Amino acid sequence: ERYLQSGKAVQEQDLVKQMQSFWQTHGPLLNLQTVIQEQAPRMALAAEFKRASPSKGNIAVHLNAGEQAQQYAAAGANIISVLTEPRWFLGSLEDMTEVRLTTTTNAASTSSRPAVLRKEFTTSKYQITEALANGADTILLIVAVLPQHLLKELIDHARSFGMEPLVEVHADVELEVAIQAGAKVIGVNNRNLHTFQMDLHTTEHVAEQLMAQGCTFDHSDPTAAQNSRYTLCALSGMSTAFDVDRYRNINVGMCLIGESLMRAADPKVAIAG
Ligand code: IGP
Repeated sequence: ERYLQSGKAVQEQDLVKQMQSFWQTHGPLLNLQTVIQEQAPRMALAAEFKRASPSKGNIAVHLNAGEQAQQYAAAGANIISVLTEPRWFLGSLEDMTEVRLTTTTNAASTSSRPAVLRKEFTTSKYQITEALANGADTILLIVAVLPQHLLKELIDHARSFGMEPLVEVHADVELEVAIQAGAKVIGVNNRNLHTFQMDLHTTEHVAEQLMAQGCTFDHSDPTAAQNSRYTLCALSGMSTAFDVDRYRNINVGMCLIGESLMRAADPKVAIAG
């Protein structure tokens, strides 16, 4: 299987070599679920690097990915999400690699660096290997754009490298599909991908459903949080501390915030608030 990477066709076997040498030089993968669950009773924060989006147009087209990510990391972000999709989000694999290298270099130790999430419409195993070869710790898999058998195949492929993927759902039906496919870290997108409509209650509905499925994640009990099979994440539309706090109260383990941090004059102040 071939794919265009930086304008060159790279064979999958070469990507595997690139991945192994990347780990040798820059340190091993961080597991997404562990990173989130270790933060309890605090909520994990994922800060996103997103230059533009189809719903908002240009957001911050010319920001430097490494510098922005380092500001996120210094303010305490546990995960840095980086858009790599070029057409609508003006992202690139180069942005992601820069984020990984900058935050790795600046971290006090290899385990204290933030985990890097590749944000992309991933539909093939090749893209998973490509993500790893270019510095990702984890990837996003969107239930709405994948047939169930492929979703399961991609989750299994990711885990074969020790990667725990973030599986995105928008409603209860999709949560069922994600669980059947073996997902453990589940992100609820508050934005409807078809209409772009935002509803912060989306996460609350899915949270209720996931608790009924046996999610034991509990901020008031860090041991239960660390042993929970499932970890719930809220994605999109949050801009105030109030938005984040209401999710903490329903045992959401991680909040992912993009636009409002990209637009903030000082992301450190925004994260502190
Ligand atoms: C961030 P916001 O509203 O804080 O900028 O949202 C993130 O959730 C959003 O970028 C996102 C996304 C996606 C982007 C969620 N799922 C899938 C691209 C593809």
